Amino acid sequence: MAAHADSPVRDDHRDHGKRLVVGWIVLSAIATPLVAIFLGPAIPPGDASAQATQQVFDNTWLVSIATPVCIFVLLFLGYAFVSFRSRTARLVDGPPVRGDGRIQAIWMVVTTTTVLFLAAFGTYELLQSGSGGGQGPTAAFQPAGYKKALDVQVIGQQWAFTYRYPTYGGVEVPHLVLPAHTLIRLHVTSLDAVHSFWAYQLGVKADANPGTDNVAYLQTKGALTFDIHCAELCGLWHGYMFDTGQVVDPATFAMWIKRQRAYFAPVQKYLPPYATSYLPDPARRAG
Ligand SMILES: [Cu+2]
Repeated sequence: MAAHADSPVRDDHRDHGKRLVVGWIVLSAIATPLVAIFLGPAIPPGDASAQATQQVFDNTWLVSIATPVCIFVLLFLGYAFVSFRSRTARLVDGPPVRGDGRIQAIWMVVTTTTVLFLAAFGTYELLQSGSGGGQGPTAAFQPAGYKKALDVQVIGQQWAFTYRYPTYGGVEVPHLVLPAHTLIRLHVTSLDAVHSFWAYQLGVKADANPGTDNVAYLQTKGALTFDIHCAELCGLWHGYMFDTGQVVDPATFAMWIKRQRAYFAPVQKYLPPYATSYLPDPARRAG
């Protein structure tokens, strides 16, 4: 398969392959540990909850696996620009390539293995108590000790979240306070449009649908002030649907919830009894 005398492709194509593979291995060997050690752990949401820590772990694996793939694509692109450019005024095509069994076999094995590994890894990680996402009314992925989890209801409504604590008389409060080092079972619902409860430092994001009890687990760590945003376009003031919440030590939480119960006691009788969801009913709203 001799190249045309005027062909710009002068080298044996196997040299290109060898150079590319060696360059790819060297660059990947340098970049992948750097990404795994420095970039991965720096990706949000941080380590404010068990779910957040797990997401950082997942992100670190994903970017680390993506690094050699990305390097391969960019290296091949750059190499092709430099080495395969036409050095003559005339555009002359290189010798035709009619298939290479070895490259095809390597390609199939590497891409299939990578994709199947990522699918298995992602499924396994989801099994770790749902990874901070909403799981619907019957959570398939229960964390250890879930029976003792503290139930907290998140009620989305245009345009604020309120919170009910069923184990504390179903008191409804306008700000979220959670005890530290506690497993929380969030019950996310809505009174009107579809909202999304997103407390990103805690690694929790769950849709708030009317008539639906969307369960998301959260294992808090130490004391913290965190941001809460609605993450689903829900009407005119969606952009203003944010607040700050707090994780406090359990003794402070006990005092706080006691005060909230006393403070909201006069209006408690106007609330509907605690339920896992409240169908939109203008005459009998929970908010
Ligand atoms: Cu909203």
